[in-house]
Amino acid sequence: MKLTGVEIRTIELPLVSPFRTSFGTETVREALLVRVVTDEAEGWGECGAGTAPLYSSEYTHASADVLSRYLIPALAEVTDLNAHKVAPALAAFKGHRMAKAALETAVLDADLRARGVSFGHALGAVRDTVPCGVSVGIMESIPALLDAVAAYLEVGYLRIKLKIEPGWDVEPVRAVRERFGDILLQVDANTAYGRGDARHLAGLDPFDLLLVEQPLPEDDLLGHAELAKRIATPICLDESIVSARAAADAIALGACQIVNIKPGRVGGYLEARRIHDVCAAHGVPVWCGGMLETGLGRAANVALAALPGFLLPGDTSASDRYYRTDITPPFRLQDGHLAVPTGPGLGVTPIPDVLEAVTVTTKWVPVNP
Ligand code: NPQ
Ligand code: MG
Repeated sequence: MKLTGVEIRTIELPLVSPFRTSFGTETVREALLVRVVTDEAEGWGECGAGTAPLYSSEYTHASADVLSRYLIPALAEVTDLNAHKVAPALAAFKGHRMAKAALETAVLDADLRARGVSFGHALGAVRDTVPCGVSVGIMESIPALLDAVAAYLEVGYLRIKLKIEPGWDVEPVRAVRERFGDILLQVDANTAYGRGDARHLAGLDPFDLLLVEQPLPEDDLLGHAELAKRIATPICLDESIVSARAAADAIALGACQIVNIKPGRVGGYLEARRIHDVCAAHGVPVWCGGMLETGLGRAANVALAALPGFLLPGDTSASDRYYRTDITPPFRLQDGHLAVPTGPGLGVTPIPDVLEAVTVTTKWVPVNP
């Protein structure tokens, strides 16, 4: 393929309800979409970065800036473009994995659309539907949390993840376990604890959680390895796993027993698949995380979650968990599962009117021959 140019678009999608984590409360998802135009097809990619650098160092405006200033110009130098050439072409630029992932995804989408191959088929999917969990934010009160969890179980979610932070951990977990019994239940701290909190976190042990996700800071692999010896709940890493090498290191150190794979966090779907392969080789189960994606990012995540090593339900929730109107035809939960798209590439495209209505800015970055 030959690149013609890339469109960078920021959108703002209102959330159906505020989503509170240990790092802040979101009421609107600001997201960055990239559309690559080539001589053969167009492709879409979604950047996982949030408005502010609170989940990781990346944020929307920085991603847009590095894309237009450095990443797209570097990609313009590549001949016979395909997705496998993207990461090597961008490797000189440090970090910015979510921006790189968006660009690689868009190139992969264009390539697959041109060849009539679906994302799932290209990645190695072995299922045509994937089991879905839901991530439940920190609430005002335990009764409000129980109402929210009841509603998600009612519509069929197969696993509940509770966001936790100091002051909102053991008691909400106890309340959910007591009210709903033997459901699949896990928690996510988004780095809110420290090395001194091992005894406190051991207070989660009686509740038979599937896992505790990222209790300690991103760069504290050793702290997680020490914590793993002191608590019974399996540790799952999210923020710390920035590459296949980081996954191999974390496993070798005993820092995690389970891995959350988010393609944006690791630089794209090709690196995400390598992490899947590393984990499978070590017998470490993986599951697909989520970044409040629109239908575009969701489509690719659902395809990834259909790989054989994805052994736990993901944060691949239905569109209406987050958005009243998605920018693509909505993903709908059926018996707790989402269908893996089967059309070429991502299998979905934005609905033009909806996309226009939520667009805040667009920038066309031409690639001169
Ligand atoms: C996680 N996601 O697993 C993330 C955190 C997260 C579904 O729990 C804007 C941008 C809002 C990124 C909210 C879920 C976000 C965000 C939460 C990431 O850690
Ligand atoms: Mg997480």
